[in-house]
Amino acid sequence: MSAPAEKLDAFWMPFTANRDFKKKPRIITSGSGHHYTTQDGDRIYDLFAGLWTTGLGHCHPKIVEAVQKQVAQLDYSMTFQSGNDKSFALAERVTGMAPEGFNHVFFTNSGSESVDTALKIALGYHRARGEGNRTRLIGRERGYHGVNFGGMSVGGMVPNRKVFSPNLIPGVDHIRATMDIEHTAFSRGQPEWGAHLADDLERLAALHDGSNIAAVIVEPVAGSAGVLPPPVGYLERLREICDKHGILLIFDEVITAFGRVGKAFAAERFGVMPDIITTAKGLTNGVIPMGGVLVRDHVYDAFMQGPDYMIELFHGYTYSGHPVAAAAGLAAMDVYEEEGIFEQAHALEKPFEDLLHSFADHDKVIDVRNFGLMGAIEMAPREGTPGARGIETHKRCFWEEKLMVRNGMDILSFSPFLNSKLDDWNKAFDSVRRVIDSID
Ligand code: PXG
Ligand code: PLP
Repeated sequence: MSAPAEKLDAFWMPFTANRDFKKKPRIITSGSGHHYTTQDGDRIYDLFAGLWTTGLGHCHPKIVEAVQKQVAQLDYSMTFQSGNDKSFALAERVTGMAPEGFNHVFFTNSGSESVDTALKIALGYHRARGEGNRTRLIGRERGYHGVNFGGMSVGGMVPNRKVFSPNLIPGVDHIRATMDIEHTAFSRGQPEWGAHLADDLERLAALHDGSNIAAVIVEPVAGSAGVLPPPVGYLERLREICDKHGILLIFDEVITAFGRVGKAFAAERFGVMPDIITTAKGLTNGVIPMGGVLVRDHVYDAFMQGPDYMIELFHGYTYSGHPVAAAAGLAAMDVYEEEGIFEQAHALEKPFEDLLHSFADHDKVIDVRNFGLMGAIEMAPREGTPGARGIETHKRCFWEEKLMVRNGMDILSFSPFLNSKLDDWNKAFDSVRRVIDSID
């Protein structure tokens, strides 16, 4: 049943070992609820909810219906000096769900675009207020902010930066990562150790003078790096230092927004308000590509000056506010609210944490981390072949256990559905255990 290898050659797959994958491809042909079906007819339980995207499950009937209806009603209309009804409606819904003061959203098509948009907004904000000298951008080691030049530059994942090192945008620095296994291993939720790591921002403010720094961008809970929850007090401290120096704080909530941490936004969960929030993924449940950058009033208002007829921000994507994507987003917002999804997700946190931490005493496991419905099991690398154990675990879960698990090197990441069933989890984590037990 598998597709012949030559049929797979044309698609240069993203973040994939293309030659290895195409020898024995893992190809999905349909999805429904909490399962995928493969081209070989296997039913696969999805323990990664798409790619942190699809918290409501696959092909949710309400979203499917909304998209079908919209595509037959208005397929596309530009949002440059013109508008479509659905994009305005979605902006209202999303800002209505956001923490107080976030009353405006700029639509993009992905998390990477949201990040680059947020960085440009931060620079434009300071310039509009007569502080055009504030150009420095600060990211964090091990941060992931997508793959475009801005996001890659503030990002801190070495393999993603290595080849492009000389071409990264200038004027960027990084604060230290929030994790040190020596101090934080096997923490449940937020580690007690590490709030002081936020003081690294104070160090950079001293080096460059805080008045030259435009913004600092962090994931409230780092996702891609393998789930690094913020130490207790860390985000609060970062906010304080930003306030002291007039630096904008950007939370990259591409993963954490829309229920992944038991609230609409991580900002709300942690009670720390950034100035700008980037989103994507859960905005449409992953159904149509879309992202959004939410800004607080002071940020938006700073741009709203000069003659009325003049464009305030020379930035936008052909597909910003695409009507079909917006319709998917509106349906997703309906489902989040009608089905009490964020509350469901919150209630699932404890059993999720317990299941993950049942791996803590495994001899191949060196750390377990979790926050909300984000989890990671870090395995020790096999001598001389870092990452091999991780990808083998992914493949064996898929082929032998009919389970979708994501790995980044030797870290297994888990992004379960926000409306998961405990029975499914028990089976799924038994599968993970069988594979980790028997792997080299
Ligand atoms: N910011 C964050 C915090 C993300 O998690 C992006 C930006 C970029 O979004 P787009 O839509 O451009 O991919 C992301 C995306 C992983 C993994 O293995 C996570 C992402 C992407 C690829 C892999 O955890 N997150
Ligand atoms: N390249 C060319 C030649 C274009 O005309 C455009 C948009 O009109 C773009 C790139 C940018 O595409 P998008 O707006 O989809 O990001």
